[in-house]
Amino acid sequence: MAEHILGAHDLDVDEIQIPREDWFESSDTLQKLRKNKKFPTIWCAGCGIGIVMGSLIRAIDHLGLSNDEVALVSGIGCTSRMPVYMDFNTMHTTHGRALAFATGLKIARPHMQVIAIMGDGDALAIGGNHFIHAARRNIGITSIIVNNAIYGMTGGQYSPTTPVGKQATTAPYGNIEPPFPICELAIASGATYVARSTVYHVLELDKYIQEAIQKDGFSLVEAVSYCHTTYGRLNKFGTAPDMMRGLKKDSISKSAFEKLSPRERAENSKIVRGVLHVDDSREEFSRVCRQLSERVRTGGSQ
Ligand SMILES: Cc1ncc(C[n+]2csc(CCOP(=O)(O)OP(=O)(O)O)c2C)c(N)n1
Ligand code: SF4
Ligand SMILES: [Mg+2]
Repeated sequence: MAEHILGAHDLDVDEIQIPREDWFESSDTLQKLRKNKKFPTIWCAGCGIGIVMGSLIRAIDHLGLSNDEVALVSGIGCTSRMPVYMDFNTMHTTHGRALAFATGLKIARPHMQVIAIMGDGDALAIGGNHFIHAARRNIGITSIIVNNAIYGMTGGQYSPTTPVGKQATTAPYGNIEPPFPICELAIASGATYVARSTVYHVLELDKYIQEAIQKDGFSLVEAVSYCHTTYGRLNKFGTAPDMMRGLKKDSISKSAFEKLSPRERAENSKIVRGVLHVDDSREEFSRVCRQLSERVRTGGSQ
């Protein structure tokens, strides 16, 4: 959380409506939250991360999964605070290591729906190696990356997804490093389901997260978001609603993109939203591990 910016934690507690116990009992989706122990959230007012949390809750609710069947794993960052507020089996681990912990968990508890929620820095800078190898193995983890193109929690350093030329506290003359295209990296590394949407297109996000959870192998949903208090402020993008409108204006559905001419596609700078890749042909890794240990146990041939 950027300390110098007004966030929920800066408000006078008397001004905040703490959710009451009976609110949580009033709907099935609210049952996914960790009652009134951890609210209000640390997120700045208007941050997109809460929207992704809402999508995740609805996706799990629509699939009829009980809280005990789900494990939500995170590293460190604004995005990674999400498990703190949710009443699943949760692990809030170290920066960049969500997928390492999630891999161990999936192998030890293969019947659990293991979901890793990560920031762009968390997943692709310090955690980049874990990301490509989790996809390469095709381990049955649903990964969700909230891509706000910045290190939000630590005050706005550039990340592996910050566009060239954009300002960050560590790039006062504009970023000079080309960004990773997250989805394309996941596809090239072997992921079996890859989709992208934005926190403006929330119904798409709900659907993609639901589909990603239903997949057997390694799945990824990139949720393009914004950090208005660091990235937005440094680049003069305005308020949270302004940045939200930007996501609407600067994105295009995959079906509309496919109707563009080859030249228009090559020149496209908008965020392409949609299910970008599905491959059901690969074996899920924790199952392969189980088969191997069974062969070893029964003295099968090497
Ligand atoms: C090993 C280690 N290195 C660095 C940090 C400091 N750190 C905490 S969060 C963070 C980056 C957060 O950015 P991102 O993952 O994009 O998440 P966001 O806050 O934007 O949601 C960093 C560098 C840390 N906690 N641990
Ligand atoms: S990502 Fe940015 S806007 Fe969101 S909680 Fe963190 S510092 Fe605040
Ligand atoms: Mg980030």
